[in-house]
Amino acid sequence: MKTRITELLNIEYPVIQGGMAWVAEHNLAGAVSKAGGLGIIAGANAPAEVIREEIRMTREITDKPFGVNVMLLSPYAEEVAHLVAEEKIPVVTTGAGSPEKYVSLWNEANVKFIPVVASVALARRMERCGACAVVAEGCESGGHIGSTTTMALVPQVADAVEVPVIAAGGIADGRGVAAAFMLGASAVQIGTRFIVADESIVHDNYKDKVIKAKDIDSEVTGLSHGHPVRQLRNKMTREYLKLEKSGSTFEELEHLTLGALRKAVIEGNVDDGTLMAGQIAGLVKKKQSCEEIIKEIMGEAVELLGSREF
Ligand code: TUI
Repeated sequence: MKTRITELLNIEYPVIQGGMAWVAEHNLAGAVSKAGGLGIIAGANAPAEVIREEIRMTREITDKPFGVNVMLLSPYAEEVAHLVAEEKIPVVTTGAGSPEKYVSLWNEANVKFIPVVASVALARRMERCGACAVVAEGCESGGHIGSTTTMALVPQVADAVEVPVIAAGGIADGRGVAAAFMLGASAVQIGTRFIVADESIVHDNYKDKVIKAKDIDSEVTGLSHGHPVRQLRNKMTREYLKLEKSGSTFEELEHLTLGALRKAVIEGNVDDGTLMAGQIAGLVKKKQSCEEIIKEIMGEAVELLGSREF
């Protein structure tokens, strides 16, 4: 399927994999790109040297385009931003902030810059400073979120900017892709369904939690200190929300989540770990390869959308 985004990024399918911290490493990113989507390596909170190695290993899996996500709250954001330019990565996405100060660096290195935005205002600002597309991410998503739903955000962003829009949040099958395209998107970003992919290194305990999740099983922590994070409900979220209600400080809360994503992804500790996942987890019912996931989703979408251009 050809869209403005497949043309822009030189990929076969308009499917971008979310830059999920700890989850989106070379095995997943390489498999998604190899299958014709755009795989993304998560910069997360990792130093540039770790990401340099991830880039090298992704290049061993595929010679197709892939991207790196720069998580702007990371203490290493600056060095990862420079690494992306140095390595001439085709695409960089950003999250959890505004990447304005890196834009000239990426433009000079011919790196396509696609910020993830959660508001129309940021989408407009990003277009003005040279973004070649934006990811409009609704609050159904897992991880750090804004406050507007995908259904409301995508058409408003699509009306506000000229650059193509990639929809994210609550999309895990062909119906979601078709709906996103009807709202004005030219591609989708998918996270939760790729957590359970065969190539994903996520511990089976975490994958099983995603597969067993129902529609109402996610919870948003961190609203009180301005960094809301959506994740599956567990012992940790119960404790966190109790502390948050009782007025605990940011430092006390942070102590509870220190290293918690690693605990979930690597150790499979589903009680004390952070099980980031979107509200669409209830729709994710099986483990498949990235190729099967992309082909199944796009087969369904094409059937629904016909041959219209997006
Ligand atoms: O960034 C994400 N998702 C993430 S980052 C992450 S790591 C983390 N863990 C705990 C706390 C915080 C981060 C896990 N998941 N998605 C993209 C995204 N960006 N969602 C929302 C935003 C966003 C929010 C506010 C972007 C910009 C912004 O304000 C910038 C401004 O200057 O207006």
